[in-house]
Amino acid sequence: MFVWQLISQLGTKNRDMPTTTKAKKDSAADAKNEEFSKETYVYWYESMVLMRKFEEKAGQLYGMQKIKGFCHLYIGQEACASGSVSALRKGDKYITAYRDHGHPLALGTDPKALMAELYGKETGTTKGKGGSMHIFDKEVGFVGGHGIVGAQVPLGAGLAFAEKYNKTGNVSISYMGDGAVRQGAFHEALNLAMLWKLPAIFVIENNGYAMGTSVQRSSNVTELYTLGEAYDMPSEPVDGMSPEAVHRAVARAAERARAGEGPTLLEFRTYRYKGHSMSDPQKYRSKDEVEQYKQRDPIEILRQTILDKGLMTEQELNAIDEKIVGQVEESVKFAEESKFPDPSEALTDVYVQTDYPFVLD
Ligand SMILES: Cc1ncc(C[n+]2csc(CCOP(=O)(O)OP(=O)(O)O)c2C)c(N)n1
Repeated sequence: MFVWQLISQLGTKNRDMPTTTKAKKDSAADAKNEEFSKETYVYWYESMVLMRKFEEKAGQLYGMQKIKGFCHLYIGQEACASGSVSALRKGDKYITAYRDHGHPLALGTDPKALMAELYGKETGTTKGKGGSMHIFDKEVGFVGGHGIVGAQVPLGAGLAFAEKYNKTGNVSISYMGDGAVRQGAFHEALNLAMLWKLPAIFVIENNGYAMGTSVQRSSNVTELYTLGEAYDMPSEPVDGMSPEAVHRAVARAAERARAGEGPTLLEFRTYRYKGHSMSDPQKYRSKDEVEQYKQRDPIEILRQTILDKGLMTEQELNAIDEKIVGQVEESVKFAEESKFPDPSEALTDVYVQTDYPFVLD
């Protein structure tokens, strides 16, 4: 079964979730008896178009060998990041795998610094030392960018542990692909997060494939959210192509987490339009399948919703598109003009803790 067929079944299988909890208070919208305000729709549109245009450009630049190493694009999955960010608050922590350009852009990371990082320049988010798979931005609460499949999941549980220990009221949200749920790290993290009632949200961004292997080929259980049941963790499937649906689910999970009720597992059903990375010939799926998903493109649907609701005109939306194209061009110019790090930088920022108590010699 394709992911789009699974999405059409959404709403029939939710369990253990309070269905009456309203999404994050959106007072401007409340005044008009709408669930989401114009500001929220504009934020979703701007951030999702920024992700899309930024990554289309990054793909071109990779082809021109301006960007080297690995590069995994998030195109098609944009609603997952934007719908989460609108539902959470400043102070909450975000962590994901190597498909990591979208989340920081949704959080407000400067596209110039992000592009410079892809170029390996010293003005990048991690001074050009991390590259595409290791974006970090502490200012916005983005804790990476991790290359080892599943490794970020226990780190996300640890982030939630720290927030609970420090009594901040913040939550952590950890994203992973469908392939990552086969890792032991995922199961250890879910078990401990549930045992300790950590303020954690675990998100499977199920885009149908782990590299070239479909969920159906690799797993007996294809309803991935049900894996949470092994730990009695409230779990639900979510339409990952809809920022509204993502926002509602994340808001419910955050409310539970902040109330001390512990973690939630969400399965965002989404799709990536591009290959796994830039060097993927995509022989494992048909062009037809990709085209079917493009028919329900999250940005196109959002644009139509905004028009239908009369929140903005075609001209206003086009003006946003143009502004963003300009921003992306500016980010490329900035990256081009920035310097590569000095070779001596290879020896700085290496993790060292001289007073580490367990090293005895
Ligand atoms: C522990 C580990 N095993 C294998 C790899 C190689 N690898 C990189 S990405 C990937 C597929 C992961 O797919 P998924 O979790 O579904 O995420 P997606 O790429 O779809 O976002 C694999 C096997 C790795 N990076 N780490």
